[in-house]
Amino acid sequence: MKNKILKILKEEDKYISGEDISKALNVSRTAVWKHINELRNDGYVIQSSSKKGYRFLKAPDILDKREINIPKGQFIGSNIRYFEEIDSTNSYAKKIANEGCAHGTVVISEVQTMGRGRVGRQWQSDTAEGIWFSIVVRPDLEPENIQVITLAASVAVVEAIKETCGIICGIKWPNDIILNGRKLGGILTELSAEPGHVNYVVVGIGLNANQDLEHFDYEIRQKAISLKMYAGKSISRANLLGSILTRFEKIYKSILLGENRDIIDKWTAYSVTIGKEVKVAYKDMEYFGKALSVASDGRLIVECKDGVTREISAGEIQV
Ligand code: BT5
Repeated sequence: MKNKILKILKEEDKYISGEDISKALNVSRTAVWKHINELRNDGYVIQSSSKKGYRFLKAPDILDKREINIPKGQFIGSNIRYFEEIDSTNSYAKKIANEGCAHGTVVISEVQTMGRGRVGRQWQSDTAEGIWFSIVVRPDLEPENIQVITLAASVAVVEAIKETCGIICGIKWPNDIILNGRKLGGILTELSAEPGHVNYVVVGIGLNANQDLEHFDYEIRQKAISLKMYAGKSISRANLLGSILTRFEKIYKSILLGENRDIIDKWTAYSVTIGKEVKVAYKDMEYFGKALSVASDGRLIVECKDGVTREISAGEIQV
């Protein structure tokens, strides 16, 4: 009922009387008043006037599904699990994926207590100023072709930031979202597969949105950035998240149609890696060379100084 009232208030965009709401929903005026107070406790700003009724003014800065705009019929985000705090959205997403959750389920948390990066690294996400979420998909693809999903997610993120904030970011292979030479976000893709068959893929995305520099731990202060630090003002996390989910669905569908080339071309256009001299570190090996391109399966092709051209599937890049 609370959410139905919220919907009416948002759609009306001007004062609507308690009586009109109670008629529309077939509940008492006292019930309407009670639910409006609950919405206020949730952080919604709703004006009231004894003569005119109620008027919606402002939503709280939360990533609750009521605030994320998902077009009708879109499967990514049609099922959202929202938490105020969780250890890691990726860990939870893997758990529910193992239990059979729907394709396209999205797990969102305002705060993570044990956010994870790749190879056991930590991801600082202890504040509700960022966007921390995971998408569960069950693609009909060969396990070795999954890397293109990470590239697709980075393209969706960069395009959504451009659309909702007017800010142009770059992508550093394989998973860093870069702004002004600093790390704005990262993607952690985790896979459950058997030979020749993918059970599910969890695409975990972390983006710094409204943090100030002091929010970041001392160790990453020199290399991290948020959209607010760059733009000088806060951004709407809910709008950005909605746009990422919508764009990701579109790109995801094109992967299933085998249109990887399109995604790779877009990715290359945003890349800060291709065409640059790079150092590739993987396990205890290091290669130096020029990053030439990305293959259709997402591997980075590097023309190394020893004359060998290598296809790199994992590792760290320094540009
Ligand atoms: C990543 O790892 O960049 C992937 C990060 C994915 C985080 C999301 S949040 C939602 C979902 N749930 C999770 O538990 N994880 C995913 P990697 O490339 O390994 O980068 C990790 C490194 O980035 C750390 O070692 C730090 O140096 C740096 N770092 C940590 N937190 C950061 C932050 N908030 N902003 C910028 N850099 C950060």
